[in-house]
Amino acid sequence: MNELNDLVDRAQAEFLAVDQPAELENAKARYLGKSGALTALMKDLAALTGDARRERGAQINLAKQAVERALQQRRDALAEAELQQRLAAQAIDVTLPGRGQHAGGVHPVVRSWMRIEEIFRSIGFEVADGPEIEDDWTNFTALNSPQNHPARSMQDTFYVDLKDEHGQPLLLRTHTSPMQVRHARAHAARHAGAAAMPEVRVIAPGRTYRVDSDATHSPMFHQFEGLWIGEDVSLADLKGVYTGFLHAFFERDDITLRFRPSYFPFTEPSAEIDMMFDSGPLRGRWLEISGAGQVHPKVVRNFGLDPERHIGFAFGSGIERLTMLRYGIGDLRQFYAGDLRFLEQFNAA
Ligand code: 2U9
Repeated sequence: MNELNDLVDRAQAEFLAVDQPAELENAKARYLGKSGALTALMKDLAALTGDARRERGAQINLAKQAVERALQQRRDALAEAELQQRLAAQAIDVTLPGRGQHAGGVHPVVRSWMRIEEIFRSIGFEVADGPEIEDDWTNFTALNSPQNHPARSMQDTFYVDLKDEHGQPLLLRTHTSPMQVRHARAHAARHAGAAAMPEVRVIAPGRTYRVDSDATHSPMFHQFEGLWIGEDVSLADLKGVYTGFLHAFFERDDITLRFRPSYFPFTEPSAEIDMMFDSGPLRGRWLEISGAGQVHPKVVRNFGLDPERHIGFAFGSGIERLTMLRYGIGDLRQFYAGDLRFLEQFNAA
């Protein structure tokens, strides 16, 4: 009897010691399997007869039932533990606040871009568009920077592993000027042979690329350029247009401009435009805001126009720079960091 009680105790202890269902089934086999301890005791009954056999058989059966109960209890406990574990892993904390749905906003650079288009459309300029991947001729040569011209090194860029029809690699445009070249050429071709050509009056805003990266330069930045070509367009017109633009963009009239001589391959003469706020925190400081000049005769010829007859000006400004001045932003890299705390300031509800 004691020996059977011990066996039941041992089985129970072994069942409790395992924590994996497969191990539990191995433990079961040691007692109830074909060569298990209880099965062996049953076989031993063959050696007994009569009442002794009946009595022993009943005792073994009781022990077997006890082992089976212990086994079933352990199976249930392990299944329950596994279920709890699975539920905990999949738990959803219904007390957490929802993520909600946020409306997207307009990036401050794009906000300036939209304002610039609106201001120039209001004074009769068209808005050109064009590819960010350009060919060498349209980005450089048409703008009077032929192959091996030193001016090209001022605008190092990223090259694409594809070639144009002249075997030159395609590149990411270094300025928005190629859009103006395409626009002006199409305009000149459309009016070729006509007694008088309507003026080219266009701005070209967009992304541009240079091999440059620090607090004031980014490998990708936004520019907008303006071009006005006619028969009697002068640098005085440039001054009027650009002054009017700055007043509209900054929504104030107390701005002074100055033109400093400079050099660009595509304009001659060329100038840097500086501006100064006459009041406020930046009062009295000259700020570089744009480059400009009279369009070089070779560039006019590349439009398919006669530079003896057609003349005009061009300018180019960085949209990030204008945006930084408008909002008082100190570091260009904030535009591209994707930090919502910064961006949301420009989209107040
Ligand atoms: C054509 C002919 C001439 C556009 C010009 C500049 C001067 C200039 C820079 C200012 C800051 C670019 O963003 S920036 O780095 N641009 O200084 N751009 S004149 O001249 C043109 C454009 C198109 C057909």
